[in-house]
Amino acid sequence: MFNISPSLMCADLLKMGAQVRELERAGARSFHVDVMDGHFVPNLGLNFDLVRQLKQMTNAQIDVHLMVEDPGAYVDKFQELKVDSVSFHIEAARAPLRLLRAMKAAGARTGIAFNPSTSIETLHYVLEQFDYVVVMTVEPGFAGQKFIPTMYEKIQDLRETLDKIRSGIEIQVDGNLDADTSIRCIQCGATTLVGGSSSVFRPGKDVFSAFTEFKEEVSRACKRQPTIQLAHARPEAEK
Ligand code: S6P
Ligand code: MG
Repeated sequence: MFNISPSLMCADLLKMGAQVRELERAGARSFHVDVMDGHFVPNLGLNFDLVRQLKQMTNAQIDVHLMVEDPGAYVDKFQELKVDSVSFHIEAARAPLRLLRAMKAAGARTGIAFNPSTSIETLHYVLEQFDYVVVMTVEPGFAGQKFIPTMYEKIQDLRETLDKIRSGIEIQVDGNLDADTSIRCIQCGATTLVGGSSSVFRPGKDVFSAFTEFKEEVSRACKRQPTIQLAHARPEAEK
């Protein structure tokens, strides 16, 4: 089982409300909202006014991905807006444990996001304090980039690590998820696909059909072959 969370940064901003309705009709149960500050990443994304409006128009989960230098500065906002889930970058958190506790107290499910080159080792020290993990499969900040292939192995390693804590912890993958990369990510252990310009929001394609076709193609392939062993995966003895 997997979930597709359309990334609203890739929506047609002039038609976003209509696209959200169409995607709900196609079965979307959560929406991914990228918030950036121009410092952690060299770009600006969506904002909390949009989150407020989304919360008023949909019962779907609103999942905020913070790409900001000071994620702790926004905790009150999550509480006020009743944001369902929030992820922050481990690279930006000066005191991640304190931040995880504050976010939990604010009522949000909390995710830790990792840039492609950041090791997942830190997770050992914050065990049980987070609800999900985000693996960036491109450098954060921009849509339309190319998937970084070493991320497959990272997802597999992460799945093994998380399953030692408890089963079923969500791994969200974010960046260039088309049908091929998504299928491989799920086979490596990912559970949530952030659907951007590579899948749900494709030029010249309506979002209802794009979402439906994407979901069907990935489901079919994952039923045929639920897991994979990567060619470059280390032998059991070395793990
Ligand atoms: C980018 C952001 C993402 C993008 C999404 C775009 O840093 O966090 O959520 O919106 O990855 O998708 P695509 O298919 O254009 O890479
Ligand atoms: Mg994102």
